[in-house]
Amino acid sequence: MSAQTRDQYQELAKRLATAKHVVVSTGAGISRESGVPTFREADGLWNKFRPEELANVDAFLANPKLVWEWYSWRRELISNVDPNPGHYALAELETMVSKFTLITQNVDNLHREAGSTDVIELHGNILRNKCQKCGISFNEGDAEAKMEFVEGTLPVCNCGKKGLLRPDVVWFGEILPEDAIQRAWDETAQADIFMCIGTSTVVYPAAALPFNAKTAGAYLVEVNPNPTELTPLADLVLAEPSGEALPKVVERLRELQAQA
Ligand code: BV8
Repeated sequence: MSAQTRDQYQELAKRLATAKHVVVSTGAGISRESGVPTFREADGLWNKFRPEELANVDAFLANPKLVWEWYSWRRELISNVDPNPGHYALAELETMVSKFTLITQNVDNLHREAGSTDVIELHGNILRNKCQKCGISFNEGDAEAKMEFVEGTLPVCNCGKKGLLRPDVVWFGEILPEDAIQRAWDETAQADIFMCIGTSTVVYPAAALPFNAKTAGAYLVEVNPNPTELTPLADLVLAEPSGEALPKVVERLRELQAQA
């Protein structure tokens, strides 16, 4: 590790030790080391199609079978992966700072599986279903929540409207869950440290959060091996995979707190 990188970890740990409210926003990059492909990289999700061509309601209504096949493939993939050290480091960081908020664009449930207790899911959760007609979102336990796409049939809600069931995620052109995005705005406005991890900051309104945090006076950290629109604005950039960077930050913070 270079001296500069070591200093960066020390600087961030010192700030975290006295922070009043740490807000973290994550994207697909934090799940990459778990084996979940990101969206826009070379080996991205089902790279025959752009996600915007599949993750939208018109595509679903035009060809529900194709969209269900994509989500069933992703659900299968996600059911066979585990959280990585980056997810676990954030779950531990939540217990080490005075106030911690985790916001994610990811629908893969890996933050919860790693032990994060309060996850603001801006774009829903792929493990749940909802009805395209009546809008009911089924919880994990409900039969319909698990109703899977079976070749030749399409899962249908038992509401009177016979709506098609679809994954309970936010598609392009759809508004985000009001409570989730409102909480994300509010918590971001109060952050004294905002950490933006594993996102290309391309998809709005989620991508606006780190810019809003900076405008509101937060110390802005980016964790991403590649540069993004946000990089020039960040106060500190850890240009490393989050699965490597985040455990080191937590380790430095633990050492500082042990000395205190
Ligand atoms: C909305 C859920 C209001 C589904 C997702 C025209 C009409 C309507 C809207 C728009 C429009 N034009 C623009 C918009 C807004 C649109 C948008 O932003 N489009 C983009 C493409 C320009 N947004 C919307 O439509 C949103 N709704 O605006 O509603 C409205 C309504 C009607 C009319 C007008 C306005 C809804 C957006 C939500 C879409 N749903 N996901 C599903 O998952 O199937 S988006 C999906 O893609 C993800 O959730 C995430 O948000 C996004 C992917 O971004 P990232 O997570 O950043 O992933 P990416 O692959 O891009 O980058 C990975 C990064 O990780 C890279 O930087 C890489 O370097 C880094 N990385 C790699 N390895 C690592 C790493 N980092 C750390 N460690 C590593 N190891």
